[in-house]
Amino acid sequence: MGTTTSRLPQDKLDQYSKLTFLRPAVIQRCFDRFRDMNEDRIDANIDEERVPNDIIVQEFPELVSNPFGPQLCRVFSSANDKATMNFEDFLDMCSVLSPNAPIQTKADWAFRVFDDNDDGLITAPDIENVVLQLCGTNTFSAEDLEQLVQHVLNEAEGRESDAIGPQEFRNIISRAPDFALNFTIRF
Ligand SMILES: [Ca+2]
Repeated sequence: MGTTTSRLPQDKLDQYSKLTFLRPAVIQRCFDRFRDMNEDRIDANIDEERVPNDIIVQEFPELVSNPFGPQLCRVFSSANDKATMNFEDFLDMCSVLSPNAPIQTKADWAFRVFDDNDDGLITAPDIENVVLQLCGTNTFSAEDLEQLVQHVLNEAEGRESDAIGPQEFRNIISRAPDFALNFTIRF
C-alpha cells in the first residue's frame, strides 16, 4: 500500500520507455496522473484498469480547452465502445502529444481525429464536423458551410477534389508549423 503500490514496476517502465517517446520520469508521472483519475485503483492488473474518457478530458486542462479533446481520447481508446482508456491507451496518447513525438506521428493521429467517420479519408462530412466543432452550429448557413468545405478540400489538394488521404494530410501538416504546437502537451 501507500507510495510503493503506485510505482510502476521496473520491467514495465523499461518496456514503455522503448515503446514511447517519453522518458521514464515522465512515464511515472503519467502513471500517477492516471491513477489519480481512477477511483477503483485495482492494483492487481494495471492493464485492466479503465478510466472513462470524459473524466480524462475533465482532468486535463489541456484537453478540456481543446475542441478535439474527446475525439483524441476516442482514437486512442482500445475499448470496443471507445469510451474508456486503460493506462497503455493513455500513455500512447501522452506519447504522441509529447514534444518529442515526430510531427509525422502527430499528423497520422490527427488524421484519425479528423476522420470522424473512420473511413480512411477526410471528406466533406468530416470537415463539416470539424468546422461545426470549432465554430458552433449557428455560424454558417448550410450553403455557406458547403462552400467552405469545398474550398478546404480544393485548397488541400490544389485541385477539385472530394477527399484528403493520409499522405496529402501529412503534406498539409508539414506546411503548417503551428500544427505541432496545437498537438503538443508538456507533462
Ligand atoms: Ca472520413
